[in-house]
Amino acid sequence: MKSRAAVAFGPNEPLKIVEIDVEEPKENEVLVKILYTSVCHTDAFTLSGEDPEGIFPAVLGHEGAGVVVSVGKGVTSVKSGDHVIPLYTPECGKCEFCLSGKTNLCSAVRETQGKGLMPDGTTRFSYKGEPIYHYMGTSTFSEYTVVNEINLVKVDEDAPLDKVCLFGCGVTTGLGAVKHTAKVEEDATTAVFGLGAIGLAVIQGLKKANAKRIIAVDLNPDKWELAKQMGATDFVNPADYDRPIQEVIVEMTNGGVDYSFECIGNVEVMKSALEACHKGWGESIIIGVAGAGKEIHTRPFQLVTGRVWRGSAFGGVKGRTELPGMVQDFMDGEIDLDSFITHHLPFKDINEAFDLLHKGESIRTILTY
Ligand code: NAD
Ligand code: AHE
Ligand code: ZN
Repeated sequence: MKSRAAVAFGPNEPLKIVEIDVEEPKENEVLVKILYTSVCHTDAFTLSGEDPEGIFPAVLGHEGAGVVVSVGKGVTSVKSGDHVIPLYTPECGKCEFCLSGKTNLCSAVRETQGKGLMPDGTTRFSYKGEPIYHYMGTSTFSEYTVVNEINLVKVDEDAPLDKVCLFGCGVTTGLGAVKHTAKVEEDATTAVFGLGAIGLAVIQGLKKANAKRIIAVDLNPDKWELAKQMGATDFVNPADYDRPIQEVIVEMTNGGVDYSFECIGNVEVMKSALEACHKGWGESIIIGVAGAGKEIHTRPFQLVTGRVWRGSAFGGVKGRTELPGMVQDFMDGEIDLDSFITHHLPFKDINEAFDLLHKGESIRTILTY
């Protein structure tokens, strides 16, 4: 079938809206009509050419929601008409990772997913007869996309898809990093570096966890208002200081924070976030994604003296198990999604959504097909 898609033909080129060909879903695959998608910084990161797994031409996009059109042989958990959210972290429930009880990472399709392919080693997308690669197992920047059954979660039909699409990445990642990765306790002292959707969702999670102090760190003071609304107690702009920001935070907190979260993807900030932690127990969670060749560094003494570095993918959330409950929490007013939505645009203006993100003017833009 034909589908309108925003194709990334090469690194650093604007996406091009073209009509691509989409094949029928094969065994264990599902054809989904995407109704809404937003743009996460990771899409911009891959488009920049910095992603070691970045491959072109590709249909990017991993924060979306839609309706099942048809299913391939063997698919049992979803049917035509179901409302679904694509998951870049799948959940097969059977692999060593899924059965470990220690991680949300699933290995079932990770290898081919990272190469922009479906598990049989081919793509379902093409343009003028040439293959177009998939992205993160989701490719929500195409009106019709094919995903594996295990990369989909069915959600309540009453949930507004133009909002719950945010559970496809940003909000789930931030909330999950607090709950699953850091396991933040009541009265904790915390710092959040980077106040995009991820950092703001971390702040929302910290507020839910009753953290005593939430220090929001960003170079852009325009982000402060929303951070405060989410529950931040202090704002620190590194540009206002002529010494390392970790020193400022250690001083402000009488020894450092119990938990810090890096939500930018900058390895120098990752160092600051770790060193802003309290000696003996402070934990720093890396959420930001850094480019090819980048490495983190600190004096090993920082770890010897009890600080801990952890990483978090999709907030440690098992999508098929947990997203229906998170959608319910949103419906019950326990999770705020509306505050993340700063802009709405038609799908054709997707490059403008990237520009707004780069300029720091948007948190999330909802694109409507
Ligand atoms: P965003 O661009 O909306 O937000 C980033 C924020 O960081 C901006 O407010 C910006 O002003 C601020 N910033 C940039 N450089 C800074 C610096 N040196 N010091 C302080 N603040 C600085 O991005 P986002 O969509 O919120 O994504 C944030 C990061 O999280 C990205 O790296 C993205 O790839 C990553 N991410 C990871 C996961 C995961 O599962 N691990 C999931 C989603 C996103
Ligand atoms: N492909 C990159 C890494 C990108 C990355 O770390 N992705 C995160 C999700 S970011 C969502 O916005 C993730 O889940 N990683 C775990 C995984 O298995 O991909 C690289 O460096 O090669
Ligand atoms: Zn993302």
